[in-house]
Amino acid sequence: MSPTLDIGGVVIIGGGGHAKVVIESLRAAGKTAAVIVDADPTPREVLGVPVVGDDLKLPALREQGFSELFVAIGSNRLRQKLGGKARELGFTLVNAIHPSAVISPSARIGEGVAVMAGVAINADSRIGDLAIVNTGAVVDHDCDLGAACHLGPASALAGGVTVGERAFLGVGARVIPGVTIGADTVVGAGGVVVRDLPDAVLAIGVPVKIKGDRP
Ligand code: JB2
Repeated sequence: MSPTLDIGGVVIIGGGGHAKVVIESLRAAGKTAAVIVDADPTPREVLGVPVVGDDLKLPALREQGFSELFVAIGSNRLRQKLGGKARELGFTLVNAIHPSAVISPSARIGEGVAVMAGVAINADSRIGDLAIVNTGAVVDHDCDLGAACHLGPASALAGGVTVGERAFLGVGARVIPGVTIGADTVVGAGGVVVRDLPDAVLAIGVPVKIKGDRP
């Protein structure tokens, strides 16, 4: 491997669309994305960051001295699984928080979390490990976001909303105060959630109706 690689930089898992936004958020926050491992190990660059192999390369990177890692994979289940593997290898999961995000000092942010540009996270909210709070999303006060969930771009949670592990809210989804969304549930783009949703369902519409199990 090139001796010029910065072992103080962050190892990125995944080299697709989500990785691009993560890399630029890290850079905006003054961090360096050093190398990428991707399921497709073909040597190439993503926004100037070299793809150096697939996940089998991770132990060697750790041995070389890399210690910080970010899982930049949109799939909630895969991101959670790969985050666990990276921790087992001794990596620390860093956060990618764009400096334009406004985060309450009383909010608690886990590890391996992406908070994209233009996000607002208000008082006493909690963001679980490996969650994605995507571009322009709003999390009002006292919300509780489970591990590896994903709030899509421009989605909005009113106060006291609970989002289960690996749940996904599509672009522009909205949730009224105090609602609980179950683990692994998907809310379609633009959906408006006005009642609790159970685990692992697909809910779409305004207001949302359950259309079956999560696809
Ligand atoms: O097990 C894996 C693995 N599986 C897929 N390990 C590693 N290291 N990489 C893996 N990949 C790689 O993730 C694929 O080879 C591909 O390069 C990348 C996924 O790229 P894609 O652009 O398809 O999806 P994404 O996860 O980066 O972004 C999705 O989620 C975002 C939140 C898209 O839906 C985006 O539009 C969305 N903004």
